[in-house]
Amino acid sequence: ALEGEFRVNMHDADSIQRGLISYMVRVVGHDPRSAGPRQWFMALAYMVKGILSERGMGTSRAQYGQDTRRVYYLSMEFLTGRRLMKHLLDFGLETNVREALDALGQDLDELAQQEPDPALGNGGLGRLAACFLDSMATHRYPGHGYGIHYEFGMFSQTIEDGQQVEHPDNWLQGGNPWEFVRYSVSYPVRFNGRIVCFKDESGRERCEWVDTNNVNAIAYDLKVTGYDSPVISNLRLWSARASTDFDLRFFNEGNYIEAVKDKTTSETLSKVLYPMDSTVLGQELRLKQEYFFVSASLQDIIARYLRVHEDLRLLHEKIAIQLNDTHPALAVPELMRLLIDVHGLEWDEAWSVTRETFCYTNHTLLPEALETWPIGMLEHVLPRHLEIIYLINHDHLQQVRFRFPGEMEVLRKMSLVDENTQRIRMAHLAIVGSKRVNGVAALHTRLLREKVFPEFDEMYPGKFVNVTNGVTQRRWLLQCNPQLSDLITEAVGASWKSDLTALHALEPLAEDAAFRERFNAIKLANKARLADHLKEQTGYVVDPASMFDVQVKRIHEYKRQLLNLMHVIHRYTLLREGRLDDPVPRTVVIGGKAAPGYWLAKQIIRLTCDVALTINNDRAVSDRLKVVFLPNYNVSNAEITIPGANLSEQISTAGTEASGTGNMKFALNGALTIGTLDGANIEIKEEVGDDNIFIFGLTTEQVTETKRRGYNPWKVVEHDADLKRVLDMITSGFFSPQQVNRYSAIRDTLFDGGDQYMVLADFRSYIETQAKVDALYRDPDAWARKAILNVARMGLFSSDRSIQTYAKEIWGAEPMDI
Ligand code: DL6
Repeated sequence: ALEGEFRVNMHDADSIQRGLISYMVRVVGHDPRSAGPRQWFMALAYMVKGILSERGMGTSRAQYGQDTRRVYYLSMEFLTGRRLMKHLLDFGLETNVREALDALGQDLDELAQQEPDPALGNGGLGRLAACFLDSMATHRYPGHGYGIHYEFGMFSQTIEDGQQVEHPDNWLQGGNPWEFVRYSVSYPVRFNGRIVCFKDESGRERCEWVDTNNVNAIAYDLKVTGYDSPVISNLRLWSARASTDFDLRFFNEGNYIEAVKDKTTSETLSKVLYPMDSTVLGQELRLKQEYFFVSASLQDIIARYLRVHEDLRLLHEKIAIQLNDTHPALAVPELMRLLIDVHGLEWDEAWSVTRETFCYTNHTLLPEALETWPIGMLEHVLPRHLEIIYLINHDHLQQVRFRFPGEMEVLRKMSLVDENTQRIRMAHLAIVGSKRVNGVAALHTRLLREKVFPEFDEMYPGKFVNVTNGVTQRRWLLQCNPQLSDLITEAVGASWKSDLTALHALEPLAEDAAFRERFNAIKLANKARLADHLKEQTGYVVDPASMFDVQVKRIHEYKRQLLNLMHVIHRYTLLREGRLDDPVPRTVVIGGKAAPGYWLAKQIIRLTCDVALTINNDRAVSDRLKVVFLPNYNVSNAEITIPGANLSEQISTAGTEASGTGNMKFALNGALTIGTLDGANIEIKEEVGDDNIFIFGLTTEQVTETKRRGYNPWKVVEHDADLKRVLDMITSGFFSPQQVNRYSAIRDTLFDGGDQYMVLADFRSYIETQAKVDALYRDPDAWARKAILNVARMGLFSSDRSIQTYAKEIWGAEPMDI
């Protein structure tokens, strides 16, 4: 309950209405008579923030009071999505708030649209972090996220003249009502400088990092609610502030630009998110961002610990820190530095605490995405950390020599230093400095153990474990698909909202004609909503009765949007020539962002737009095939797109997609998957059954074997006239008559580049499987049965299950009693 005029009974719509007026007048400072949706959104957000604050304090008091073991999740990215509807659903307040707003002449859905979608992540990795905080709060684990308060998140994408154009994502422009700025929670983060070593009074060797350039990290807290739970997860994001505002020497001379130059440079640290997820960047700014948030977070974690404990040698007994990929791997030498240089522990003591504290999740198998940093850059930016890394490596290599005597090649492979490139291998550092290392799907973990880090797996038996990813059903069903949620709740009760395995009870309903009819009607309504969205975003009009075939995710060669397009082009030629018997009308939707520097990915977007333009304007096929590129794919767009899909495209080259989480969201919303045996697709297949998923293409082993035997893309094309024609159309300017060579780079990557992602090799199998998809879709009842079974069998893919596995097998954390 809130005090005074702000006391609102959230279970009473009249009280909420009066409360909203109070918040409007006293907090937003706007006259309720002239307030629009934006101001009402702010008033409502501040009102809900009151509840967040109360529950946050309750959680914090309980954590200190019970001295619970805490989990800290360090991630460069958190893709939380909009907050308002999530909080209302979690608190069970949607109906009352809607009623109160109605009485004020406002529409809750319109208000919710006023909130910017905080795009503080690239894709799967950042969205997973957000799902995990939700699941930790829902299941009452003491979870804390740490990240960066980017002033500009992931760029927003428009399509101009068929090409991606990037715009800054100024998400804070209108203010962020959800955040609590903690000016008093501030830590200095140091860079550059030099190391001075000396013997202290007790004769012990000590090192000091001096003459550094300092930046302050200021905490911004966001509260993450769980479903029907008193526990709140705190997400603390760090913002960079210069340690001095002016250089007075310049200021006094009237040289204002020079006087604030340092300030401006320091504050760029939290200015912008790097829009890359599958390649490594060598920029110093990125390295500094990584260290900035890691150092501030560790200082904060230690400060919290020291509030109630004294002995840092026991730190690991009270906390676990999860490293979300290698981006926070500098936490390993930073914790060592803090424990040794600042808090006076001995090396061995500090090392044993460090190794018992950290756990590391690997999210990629792509070699180009495994982070390394040039030694020279580390020496300049973080000289003390480089020394510590060398010392860690020295001890590590001793053990390697002991374990693999005389094996120089193994020593070279396992070293934290890549001697050829003179770079530090961050994944190796994270593995050596962690208690557990996990992959994110069964296949991914197996490949990590067998192919990427086999010697580490051998040296540390039991260190590598699998935790298959999951998604929160609260956002990816309850919130984004309210009609299907209601139908499910009516059929099997509400327990699925916090225990997704309860969906199993839906299985018999696949055989119930009346249920299927309702299920289909909901899908159709969701498709109509998506069709409206596509029209609004692109101008293209699509028919909700057609099959909605959807691929939305980052644009990358390994995800093979190109293969999807090749099927579209093939289908188009068959339709034009009347060679497709009883064609199933399809709307193919492709959406996603390409990293700004990834030219080929941008070409794939351009090709999609060119193909769409040609096909959508060809009257000969117009009622049977449409192609739409959905611009600016983000969490909010996903919430509309995923419930409207019939077919989910999960078609990466086997052995390249670590897990995927879009695959889980689509199936949970009643789409059937066409996919390869890659990432979590394999486990989805095991759960839903072979008859309820469309699998095609080479397996991981077959990909390796085909390459080993000398894969020749030319040969594949030579034997496949359809494929040859598709390629000719792309590369001869059929879709780009004004520039016939526009797609020569695509031809080059497939032929001269050796078709690294086996697009050509999998073409025939993909086409044949797409024909099976058509055949099934012609029988709506059979399709609906399988779609319902997919929903019913998705229980395993909740992030609740992932979190419970982490808690039990990795963190040793228990739910709080509150
Ligand atoms: O684990 C979350 C997500 C997986 O589902 C995707 O398969 C994987 O590509 C993604 N990885 C990254 C990291 N890329 N890098 N570096 O985003 O993680």
